Amino acid sequence: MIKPDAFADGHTGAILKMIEEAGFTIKAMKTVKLTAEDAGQFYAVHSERPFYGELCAYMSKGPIVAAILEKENAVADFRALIGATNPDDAAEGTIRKLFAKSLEANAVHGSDSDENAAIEGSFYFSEIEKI
Ligand code: RTP
Ligand code: MG
Repeated sequence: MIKPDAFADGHTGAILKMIEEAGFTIKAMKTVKLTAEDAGQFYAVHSERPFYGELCAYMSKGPIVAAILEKENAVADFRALIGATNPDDAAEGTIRKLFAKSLEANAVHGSDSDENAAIEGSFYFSEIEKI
């Protein structure tokens, strides 16, 4: 996902360019605006974390881009491309180093496992949308 601040600030094109140049194929993509309840469902894995409420409020504050990406070793390679969760710790040249504003407004989300990538893809896309 491209998160609300990065989308609102017009970084979608630059972020997608970096993703494609890193060798990912876009298999599905759309712009959506989540309700806080939608975000709560998407981030249910974090429901016990202290930042859950703030995270759900943030992710529902404006439109986002959701996409399914394909690549060998996609989960690990995407996390390397986006950089550390906190942009203060993100390596030079990573998406978060370039476009994140804060730990919360950190530009992008990446799935943390193949299993969660499948679950998260099905949250946004029906079978016929997954090309
Ligand atoms: P993401 O799921 O968004 O790709 O980020 P991540 O794996 O790097 O980080 P994760 O631990 O899954 O946390 C999800 C998002 O919650 C926000 N966060 N806030 N206040 C805090 O301590 C805190 N920790 C994490 C971040 O925006 C993070 O991306
Ligand atoms: Mg995560």
